[in-house]
Amino acid sequence: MKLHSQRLTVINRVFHSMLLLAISHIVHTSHIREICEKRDIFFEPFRCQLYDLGVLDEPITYLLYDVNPSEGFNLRRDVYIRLAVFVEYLRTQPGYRRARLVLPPWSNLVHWRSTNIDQTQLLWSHFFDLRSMRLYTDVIDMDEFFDAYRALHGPDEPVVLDEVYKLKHFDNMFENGVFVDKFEEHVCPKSQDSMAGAFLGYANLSTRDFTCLHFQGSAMLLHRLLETYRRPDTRHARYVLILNAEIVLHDLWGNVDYWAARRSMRFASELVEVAARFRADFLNSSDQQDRTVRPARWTDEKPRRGGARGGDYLCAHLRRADFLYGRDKTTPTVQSAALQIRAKLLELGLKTVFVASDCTRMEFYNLKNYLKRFRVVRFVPDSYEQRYALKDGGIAVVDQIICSHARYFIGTYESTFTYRIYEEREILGFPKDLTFNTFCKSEKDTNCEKNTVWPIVFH
Ligand SMILES: Nc1nc2c(ncn2[C@@H]2O[C@H](COP(=O)(O)OP(=O)(O)OP(=O)(O)O)[C@@H](O)[C@H]2O)c(=O)[nH]1
Ligand SMILES: *[C@@H]1O[C@H](CO)[C@@H](O)[C@H](O)[C@H]1NC(C)=O
Ligand SMILES: *[C@@H]1O[C@H](CO)[C@@H](O)[C@H](O)[C@H]1NC(C)=O
Ligand SMILES: [Mg+2]
Repeated sequence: MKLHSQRLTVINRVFHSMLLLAISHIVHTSHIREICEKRDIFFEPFRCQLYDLGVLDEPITYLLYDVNPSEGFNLRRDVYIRLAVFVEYLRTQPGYRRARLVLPPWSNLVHWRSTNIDQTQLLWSHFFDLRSMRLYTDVIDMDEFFDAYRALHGPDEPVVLDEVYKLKHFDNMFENGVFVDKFEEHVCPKSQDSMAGAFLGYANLSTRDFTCLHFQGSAMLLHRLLETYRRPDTRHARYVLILNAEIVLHDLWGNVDYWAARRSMRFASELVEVAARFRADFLNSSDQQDRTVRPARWTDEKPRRGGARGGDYLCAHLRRADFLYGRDKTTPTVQSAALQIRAKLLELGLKTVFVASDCTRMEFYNLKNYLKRFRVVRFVPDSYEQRYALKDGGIAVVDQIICSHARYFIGTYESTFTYRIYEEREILGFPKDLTFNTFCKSEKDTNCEKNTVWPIVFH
């Protein structure tokens, strides 16, 4: 009897403290609505587990970044991975456990040549599945950032960032013959009317502090940077923007973290659907037939080398435009590319080649003429409306998706566009020899230098 009542009080106490804990959760969560909304708790419960109440006393660090305007779409995807891997690490560090990465909009990239469609400040959700990306780390699109800012500071406040860092290489990267991770302030050049704002192309973005830095090192060095300039009076949020983030290097390229972040970057479902329709209509290709079905979530993916078969077509990524000037020593002529494609089609017994290219109509016409006995197809939007909806960047992604599902892929030497297709095919599980292929300058030189093979790795 005595024993029983004792046990009851213990149970009672446990119950009480649990109740208290639950109440404190509710109290705390109401303060941090902007990071842990109900829908987040529903969709991403692991992100919203309040495992350590101390975390809630930490400010939210909003890490914004931008990339040198001349860099292309596919290098920018790589810069994202460096920062996503960094933020995922940062979130394990005291003081930064609520850090979030804000995605820079895509604005009039140099390769987007259609002038009759609006391609300014496109959100990442136009190209990527943000919900999938958030299963890697806490990333938000620019519109979500504005919403979060308004929620915290009121509706009519222009955004004032706390700190902006403009990065630049050191003049001498290998001082005394060694490369050490470091950063150092320097006087900003006069030409940079830095405080004027308009960061990321938004007139309503300005900053309290603007610092020019020589920077060399990996993303981890940003942790030291954030610590160096941390102010003790930061209360709820800290807004930091890194300009020229392409200067920041990978901690480790091609490791497990790289591939996890990479796998999380699934394309937006609208683009996947456009590609799927084209594959079905023109290439007799579908995921079931091609054995390229993947789990609904990238987190459930497993190694499946050799599992993918691909559709009955070869894909050639033939980079033209600026590559004809900057990289003329490695970029083949249209005729030579055609001869290399033909040899491969004959060897594999395929009749169809899908061409992904930034070539002109004339170049494509010539290519077709060199491949008369084969079917040569490329993706062209079926209406102005579709072109307007997809935009140049979306069309390029559709090309990449179609190439990722081909039986055999051959790409352009040192093109990041090609590298991103290699990666996609690694995720889908193709045998290496059907993926890591490179055009040579000449069809006669079969021993030319090839692109690097970076195979996928899993935990
Ligand atoms: N639609 C389409 N666009 C392409 C194709 N190849 C290149 N482009 C366009 O040209 C851009 C090329 O720039 P990046 O994405 O940086 O890739 P890259 O220029 O091949 O590689 P690096 O110069 O080494 O960074 C793409 O983003 C597209 O906008 C293609 O096959 N199809
Ligand atoms: C800043 O301007 C952009 C575009 O002009 C707008 O979408 C955004 O809501 C504005 N942000 C704030 C906080 O007012
Ligand atoms: C489409 O592919 C399937 C399976 O590979 C094949 O059986 C069928 O004959 C193909 N259809 C055409 C029209 O080529
Ligand atoms: Mg480029």
